[in-house]
Amino acid sequence: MPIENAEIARILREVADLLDIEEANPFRVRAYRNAARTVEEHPESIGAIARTSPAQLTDLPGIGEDLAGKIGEIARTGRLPLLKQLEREVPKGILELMRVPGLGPKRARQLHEARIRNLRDLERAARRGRLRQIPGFGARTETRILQELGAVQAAARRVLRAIAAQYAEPYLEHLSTLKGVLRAEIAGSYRRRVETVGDLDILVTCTEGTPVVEHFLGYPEVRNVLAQGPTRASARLRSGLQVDLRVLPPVSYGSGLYYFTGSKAHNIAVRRLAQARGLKINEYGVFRGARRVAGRTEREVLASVGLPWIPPELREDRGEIAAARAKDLPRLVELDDIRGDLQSHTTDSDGRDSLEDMARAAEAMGYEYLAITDHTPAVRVAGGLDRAGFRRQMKRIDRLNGMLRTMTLLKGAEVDIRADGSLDLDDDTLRELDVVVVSLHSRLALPEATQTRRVCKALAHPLVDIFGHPSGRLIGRRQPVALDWEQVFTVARDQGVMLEVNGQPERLDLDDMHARAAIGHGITLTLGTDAHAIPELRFMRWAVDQARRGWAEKGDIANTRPLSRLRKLLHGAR
Ligand code: DGT
Ligand code: CA
Ligand code: CA
Ligand code: ZN
Repeated sequence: MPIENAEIARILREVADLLDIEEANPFRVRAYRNAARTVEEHPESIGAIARTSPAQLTDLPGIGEDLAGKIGEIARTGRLPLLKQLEREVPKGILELMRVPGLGPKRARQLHEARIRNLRDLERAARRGRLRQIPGFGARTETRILQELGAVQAAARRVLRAIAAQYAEPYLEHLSTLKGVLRAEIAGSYRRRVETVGDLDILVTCTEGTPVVEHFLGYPEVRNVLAQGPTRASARLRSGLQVDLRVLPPVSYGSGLYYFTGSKAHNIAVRRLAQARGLKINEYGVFRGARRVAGRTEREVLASVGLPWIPPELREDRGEIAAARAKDLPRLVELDDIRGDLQSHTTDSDGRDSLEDMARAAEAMGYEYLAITDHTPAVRVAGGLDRAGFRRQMKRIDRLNGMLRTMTLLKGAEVDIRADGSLDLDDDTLRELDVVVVSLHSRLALPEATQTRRVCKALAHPLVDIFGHPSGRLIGRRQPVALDWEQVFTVARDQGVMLEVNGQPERLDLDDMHARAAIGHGITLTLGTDAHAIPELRFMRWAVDQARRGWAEKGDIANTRPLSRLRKLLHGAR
């Protein structure tokens, strides 16, 4: 059972953080960070490669002999002595403090020396106005830290969906291979495709006497057993993720799956409907008195209360029950509906694969089009292109389009919105592009009125097509910018600007509620992976998941359209 890529990446990232605190050589720190990213995104199992052909590891971008050796060690033993050693050297409190956005290793160390040793100390000190007495910490920093603390605490222990998937899918595979298992599925927030999960809830049905619990707990990733009974168990994995197991007989599988998929609010609302019909509904079935009237399938359970099957993504008690009763449920967009990707980067700015390689990879995925949207100069860390740079890239795109067989590259840019709402690229260049994405990358903390004015000015520019990662949030790390969304939606609709649902696992931006609100305003959405490397083109599935949670149908998403119809939505045709 090879170790998951996410697990190797987690260990490498911890090493990078600890080296950073120790003020190790910055190149060494960066090497570990980059390696973590490469490993996390690699489409094949790094653990398997490390065991079968370790020499191949050095072919991966940014992995030299030394890192390959470390990765091999993790793959073989599941741990890394270097990490253990660093953990002994660095106080735990510093790492905890660094979970607060804006607290880097230097400041965290400084706080630690001032006897602020954990998040609780930090909160207390900030509330009492003691932080501002530490050199370099002002009253404004104090206020900001308090705000960020709230977000960190709420997000703590929740795992990004894309990371959870790396643990969930192999675990399910492990269970499915046991003889006697009839079905194994993940329920809970994971099945509802929520952007983060608190824990995983696995359901299994099997022939009588199958040792499911033992097999579940025998999984090599299990660190400790939290609970164990004949038909249930809870385990904590080495990554810290908790996994709950329930074993149900086939007659109860549908009702169990339904119950443990939730959400709790949805369950409660449906239970009320059942009560009104004289029925009792729980994880074992639907009952009239002592008689079971449904339970084998979800469809059967929902039919017993007069409802059609409701997609799990909608089960949040946000109007889905009324929509189901009115036979007015949306037909949610699917990954197969997507014909192309509308945001990607190349080595011309901060991407890690060349224009040519990105194009071939997207063509191999069966896409009709891929928009190349490299950064503009203001995003300095990204090495953005200037007008001459874009012109050179456009020529290369023309040449490539002559060579590609089934796919078209769209000429694009992810244009930075400057502080005053003007765009970081001249109109002549914008006019020559097929797709103009605009987005915020700096001055994210502006007050709502100023930020709204800035964004609305940018969206009102006649050459803008898409507003990229509109809220600017990073899940668990950075709060969304303050915006008056009513105004933003109104301007976007009036100007024919589309809003993106960004597929980067940490962004998923717009989020579900805003995506749904945008559709309600008559706005067309775009799904973009914002891929910075070939494997990230696969992030489309996360964008689709988030759009589905936003009740999006195929027609609500621009890139379900064939190229000729997509072009009608872009500034060239407007
Ligand atoms: P999470 O794990 O925080 O991401 O969210 P969930 O939705 O996976 O929640 P979890 O793992 O606590 O429970 C899984 C499902 O089990 C939940 O979505 C609905 C169901 N459930 C749990 N507790 C209750 C309850 O007290 N009442 C009802 N009706 N359902 C419950
Ligand atoms: Ca759960
Ligand atoms: Ca649970
Ligand atoms: Zn961006």
